[in-house]
Amino acid sequence: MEELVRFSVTMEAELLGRFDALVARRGTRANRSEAVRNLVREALVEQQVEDPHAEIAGTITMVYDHHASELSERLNAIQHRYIHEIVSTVHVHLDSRNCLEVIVLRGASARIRAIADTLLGTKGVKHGKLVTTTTGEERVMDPHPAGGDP
Ligand code: NI
Repeated sequence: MEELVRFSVTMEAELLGRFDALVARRGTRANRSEAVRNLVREALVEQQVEDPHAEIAGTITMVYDHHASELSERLNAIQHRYIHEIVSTVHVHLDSRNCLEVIVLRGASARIRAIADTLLGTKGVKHGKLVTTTTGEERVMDPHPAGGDP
């Protein structure tokens, strides 16, 4: 287990009060240190994802009407073009018309974004979103997932 280093932070009392209130809302296991560590990790993952060459993981969630003209075929054809990035696709038939698809991807950040833009920009896709995250290989992941200080 990695050694933890203690350091002090100075901030306005009012800001700290609001931060503590935020930490308290996250539950009984939450504490300031854990909350600060999470913010730092979040910032590092965000920065990593912004690098177009960085290897990232992500999910595209989208809802579309499969009755729309050849939409299923078009979305399927796009996905077949990116077999090296698309790890898995889950398809859920929401009702008689609507389909939900969750696509898991892994690859260069710029390419993952381009694939998302292509899929989500396809006419007939009602709603969609790309969520990007780390592959976990960079050392930004939580080495103490149980939370709390040692
Ligand atoms: Ni369907």
